[in-house]
Amino acid sequence: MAILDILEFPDPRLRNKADPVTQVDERIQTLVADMLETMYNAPGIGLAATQVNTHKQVVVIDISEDKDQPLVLINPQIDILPDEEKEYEEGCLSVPGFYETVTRPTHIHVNALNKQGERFELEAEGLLAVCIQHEIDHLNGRLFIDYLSPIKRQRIRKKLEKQHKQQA
Ligand code: QAP
Ligand code: CO
Repeated sequence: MAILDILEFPDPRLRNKADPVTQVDERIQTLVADMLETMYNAPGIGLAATQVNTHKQVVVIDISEDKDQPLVLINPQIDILPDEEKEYEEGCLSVPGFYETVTRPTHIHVNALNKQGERFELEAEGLLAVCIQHEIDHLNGRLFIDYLSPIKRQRIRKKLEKQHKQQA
């Protein structure tokens, strides 16, 4: 297992669109194990392969208190149940140090492959639904800060660019 480097905004590679996984083989299982280790180490509650510069449709999530309930979504398909929307304070390992309110649909239905490559379905609401939508956005090259005003996004960009220069 390995802890992977996480890309940070405004890295243009975060805008890549992930390709579907054609076969859930040993390489994908290693990626999943490394992503889980990277997420738990951060610590975070969700990570998309895009964030570790692998442009395949793989997401890991664990919103449990004890960090013992990993959820793996491969090739996730999402259906929005458009009855209700809710605000949530979101953050992102690729936008460290920034938390902002985003409005998203409350209820979703997800169809995905697990890490054994078996198809399963899931209905989600609350934090899990927010997290799944946030991570699937990553696979489509979208970040939670894209839902903010251009002025807010620009301010975050400048602050992170400055930090990256100081680290270099
Ligand atoms: C996505 O995000 C999410 O800024 C997962 O300094 C977050 O795990 C969905 C993190 C909130 C719904 C609600 C962020 C860690 C972790 C930071 C994360 C940071 C350190 C973010
Ligand atoms: Co994120």
